[in-house]
Amino acid sequence: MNDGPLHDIDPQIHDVINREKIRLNSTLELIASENFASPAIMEAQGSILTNKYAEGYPMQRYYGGCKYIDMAESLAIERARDLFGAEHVNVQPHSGSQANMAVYMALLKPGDRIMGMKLSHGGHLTHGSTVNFSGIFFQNFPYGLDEHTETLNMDRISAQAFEIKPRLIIAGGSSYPRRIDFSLFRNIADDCGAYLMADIAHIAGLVAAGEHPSPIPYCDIVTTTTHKTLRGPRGGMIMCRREYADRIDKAVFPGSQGGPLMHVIAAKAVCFKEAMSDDFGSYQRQVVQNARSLAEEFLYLGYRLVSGGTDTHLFLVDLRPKGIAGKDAEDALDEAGISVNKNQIPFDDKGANVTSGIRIGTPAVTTRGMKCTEMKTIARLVNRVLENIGNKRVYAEARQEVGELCNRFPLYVHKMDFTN
Ligand code: DSN
Repeated sequence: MNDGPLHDIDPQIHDVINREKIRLNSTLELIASENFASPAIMEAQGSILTNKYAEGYPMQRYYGGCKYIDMAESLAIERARDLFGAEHVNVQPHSGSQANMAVYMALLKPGDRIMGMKLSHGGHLTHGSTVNFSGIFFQNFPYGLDEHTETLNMDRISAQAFEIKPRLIIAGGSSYPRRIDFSLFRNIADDCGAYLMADIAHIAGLVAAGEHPSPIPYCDIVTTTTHKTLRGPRGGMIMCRREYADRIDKAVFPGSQGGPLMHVIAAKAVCFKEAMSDDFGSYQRQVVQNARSLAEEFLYLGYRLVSGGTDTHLFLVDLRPKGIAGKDAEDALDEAGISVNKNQIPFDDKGANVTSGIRIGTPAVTTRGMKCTEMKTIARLVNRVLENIGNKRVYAEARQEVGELCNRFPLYVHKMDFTN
């Protein structure tokens, strides 16, 4: 084996990583689902644990040599259980989508009825979209948002659930800016005899730190990713009541996955340890405060926000009053070194490739140490670009200011070169 450094073995990939590192350092990351994992998490994720096959679960593997691997997975499970107060945890899902797939395999039969939030109103592909396995194998009866408040209308959801009698109700989404009352979803699920699953991929960090009410007391199953507000390695996880433990574990392996990614599971364990610290609690509070400050500044600058604001780490800007499409805003901001994603707003008349809005989130810039003062600067930079769509000189000026702001909040200063 050639055990030389990456820059000798594969200069092209080494160069790609370095370029991405420079991009991360010199741009403002406002994509609500992105964050920066700590060097310790990346050290575990980049470790020799990638080599091990460990199909099965701790102490019940289909391969020998799993003594140390078992320690890593057991630590991850114990820490996640403590962090969220869950009765049972499966840390093997490779992603949030795989976690959701395993839950549906555990609880449903093909053709069963499910009810999740409409993708175009803030839901997720795996909550029943027709282009996803969840909408192909199951009958989807999505619920939307109230057209006046642009928030969940629990009375309507209740009436719909009573009529449809779904087998599973899914609470949670990927671009819903407001708090979700999981206890009301529990009442609805009980009334119509459905299982209740919460997908907290976006808000898991907030939940862990007590900045959003926890779904654990109310839901049969809770799924999440580990890399968004939770700030861990890219991956998924399922938490459930003890009574579903066996079905969930079997649905993950052998039901829908083979060998677990043990290097990622070890990194998840590190993430959960970090998430138990006081620093993590302060971080999550700042994420929410920053989102609120940024949203207020957008309102002050004359923008319309879906539902009027945010209770979480993200919000949606309706660009229709400004006459700009989400795609054009995303492209222009990209040129100015500001990353956002175009996003449909509720009742959007534009498709998902164009959209009438952009989604903005604060987890990544907060990890860099930015606070409310910087949020005001960011809102003004975004506004300057959006008020001057097509003006390359303005993009360049904004790019320069973005670079200066980023230089004041450097990323990964203690260990810049992860490629060696
Ligand atoms: N793609 C993720 C997001 O950006 O919200 C959801 O899977």
